[in-house]
Amino acid sequence: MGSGYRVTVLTLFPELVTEYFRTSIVGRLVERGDVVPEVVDIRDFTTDRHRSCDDAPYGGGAGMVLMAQPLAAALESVDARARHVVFPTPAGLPFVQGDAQRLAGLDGMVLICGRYEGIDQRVVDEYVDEEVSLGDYVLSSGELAAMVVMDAVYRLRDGAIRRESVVEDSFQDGLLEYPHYTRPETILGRRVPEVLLSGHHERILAWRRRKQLERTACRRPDLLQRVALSEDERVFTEEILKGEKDNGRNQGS
Ligand code: 6GU
Repeated sequence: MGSGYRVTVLTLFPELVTEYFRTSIVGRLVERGDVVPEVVDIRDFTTDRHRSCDDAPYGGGAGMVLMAQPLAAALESVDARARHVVFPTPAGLPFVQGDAQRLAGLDGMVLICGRYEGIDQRVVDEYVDEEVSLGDYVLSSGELAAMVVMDAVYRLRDGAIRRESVVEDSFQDGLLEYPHYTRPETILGRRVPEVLLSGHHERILAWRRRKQLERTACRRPDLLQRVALSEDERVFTEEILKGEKDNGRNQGS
């Protein structure tokens, strides 16, 4: 794999991020040197007696703003000008699987964890390469958002998980995943779909593909525009969209 993925996280809550790097799959990647984490406490770069990192917004309004000075100093300390800087924020561009793949192809990144109402725009203008949003809701913790971005990136790096597991991911083929089943054959009064017990590989693949199409058409029709479908598949999804087929919103089979 070569050398590790160098990820630097700038935060006001270093314990939160340090704990993340110690835990679970990421912890294992760090132990193996596949991921080289660096957690930087923005507060260490304050210059005033009170170690303040936030101040009232110019122009008035609710909430506080993360000050430019400590954040800029923290960024300089990690040579951010020469690195790829990502700022997760609800005001960013939608973060999608393709972004995770692109970031996984770099040798590392710098992540800024926002807090308060936002960070001083001048820092964004000076240092940030991209702003990404996880979806249309607001988290109070930029650390959580940064962890989501890191997780999506790490799992694409060699050695993190089995390769075929990545290839079969939801979104890797642009469709939602098919439902999964494991032993026993019957539980909660529900049987596993017979086709999965048939040992008939082609029929299983066809069933899974159909489930993917059903789910995607019902839950995320917006995704269908960007997927290459066969003529049959196009007709099948059209029928679902017109409500001519069972919608499959909840059920597996
Ligand atoms: Cl990237 N950050 C925060 N704080 N909230 C969010 C988000 C990011 N994406 C959706 N909500």
